Amino acid sequence: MKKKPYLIEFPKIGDSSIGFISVVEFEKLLPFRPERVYWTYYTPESIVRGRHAHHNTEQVLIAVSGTILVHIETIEGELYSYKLEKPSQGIYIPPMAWHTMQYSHTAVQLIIASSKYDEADYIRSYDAFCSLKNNI
Ligand code: T46
Repeated sequence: MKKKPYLIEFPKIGDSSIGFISVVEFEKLLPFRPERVYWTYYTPESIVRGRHAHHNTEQVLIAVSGTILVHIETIEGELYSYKLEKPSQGIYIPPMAWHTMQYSHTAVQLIIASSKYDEADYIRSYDAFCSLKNNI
């Protein structure tokens, strides 16, 4: 059975009078050891980013600010859609999952990844992804 996408609820420490801290620790809520963190911002609302899958990389995607619409198609053909709008939530994106993201103007997206950047880990052609899908 392949790994599936899922929503992660991070602990939210504090209250509205003093503000909040959210935290994620490997092995508690993070299902992999992080090797890389990156973030994206100032993406125009009309732009759809992603449009790829990873052979091996696992990721958790967090909207630390603004709203992010995330669509995921697994290699088994299951479709998932999420609207991330709370900084205390994240989406786990497994390997071999085609994903796209669309951002509100104020969105800042934080990504925790299980591997260092390697272009060879990307499947950027949807046709290539579908052929792999047909072979499972
Ligand atoms: C993903 C989604 C959620 C690097 O040089 N190093 C890096 O660590 C990353 C993440 C990107 N890049 C370069 C590769 C491209 O030349 O930055 C450029 C833009 O990358 P890309 O078109 O893949 O950006 P997104 O926003 O479509 O995808 C990114 C991640 O690349 C991807 O792994 O899952 O965010």
